[in-house]
Amino acid sequence: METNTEARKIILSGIQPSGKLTLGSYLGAIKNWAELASDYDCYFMMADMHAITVRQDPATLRATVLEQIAQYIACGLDPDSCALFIQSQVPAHAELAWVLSCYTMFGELSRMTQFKDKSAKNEENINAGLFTYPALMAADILLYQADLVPVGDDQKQHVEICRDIAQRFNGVYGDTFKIPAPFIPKVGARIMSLQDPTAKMSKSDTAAGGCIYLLDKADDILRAFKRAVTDSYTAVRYAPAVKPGVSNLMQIYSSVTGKTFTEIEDEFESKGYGDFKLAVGEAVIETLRPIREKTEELLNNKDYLAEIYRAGAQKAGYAANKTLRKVYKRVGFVQ
Ligand code: ATP
Ligand code: LTN
Repeated sequence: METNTEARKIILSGIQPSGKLTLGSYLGAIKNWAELASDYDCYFMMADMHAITVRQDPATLRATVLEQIAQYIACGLDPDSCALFIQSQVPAHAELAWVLSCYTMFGELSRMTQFKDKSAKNEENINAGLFTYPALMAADILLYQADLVPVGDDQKQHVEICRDIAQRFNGVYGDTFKIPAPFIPKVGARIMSLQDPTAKMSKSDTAAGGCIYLLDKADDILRAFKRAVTDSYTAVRYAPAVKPGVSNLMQIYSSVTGKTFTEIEDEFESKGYGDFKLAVGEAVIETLRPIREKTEELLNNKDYLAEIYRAGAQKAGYAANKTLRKVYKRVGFVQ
């Protein structure tokens, strides 16, 4: 049966291939993309142009991009219905980013939390790209006239500045861009490090055991959960301010099993942290096992992956160029 794609709402999201994907990227982002995908027209990208705001080894970057495409598919994104593409293969992203950077204020960029965090961590390389990154991210989103941008909590500020830029541009030139809304999941929007539950689980985290990667083996996952930092109380209760470690584990458990916090509290009413950590570890292992196996299988078929990202770039390029042409006309570039 033909579906009327014209009327469908649009989703765009992306992840920087700056390292191996984590349980945080999965629960905060990709899992929700897969759940929303059947109701939207979807564009999911490997944000390699964003990744080079921090120095990357070229061979590693190339391998990480391929691994990321395989993981997107393994996590349930259907390449036949979603455009899975590599950002640098759709030149409209760089082109619109330049235009939008002329409608983005120095002051608003200076307030971005990610810029402050990353420049504190990379004092020797506080480059202009790191600073103007939100204009590129706004281009990513606005090129597709996206309605919804599913991301983890840390990216909310970037979606908000994207809305401000779009409104500013529309205010000057008339309706050009759709104003997108962030989609932040109720549970799993901010998974914390297992070793430091006050810090976000992040793929560039170097502390051993803090981060679970999507391709980690069962034994390593179980060990990391057994060693997860909790507190000196005993009850499994959701209370992020006083029990950040346990609450983080509850978020993870809830997100992978679908159980509510009350159901989890009841399940572990008369049990200790040891049993709870084991249950969380096992639930995560079962969630990640098929993803790891499918990713390994896909990585053995590089030709298939190339077909997917080529077709993805073609579909994305078509939609993106439509918006870019409109923008160029509006700002007064000769056609
Ligand atoms: P980096 O360390 O390179 O900055 P990262 O691990 O913070 O990377 P991103 O690539 O920035 O992850 O994020 C990919 C997507 O996953 C974004 O939508 C982000 O909000 C989400 N995400 C990342 N980490 C987490 C987390 N710990 N909890 C929930 N969502 C997350
Ligand atoms: N900035 C995001 C990655 C990203 C993105 C996007 C997310 C780049 N472009 C467009 C949503 C929409 C990050 O660092 N995780």
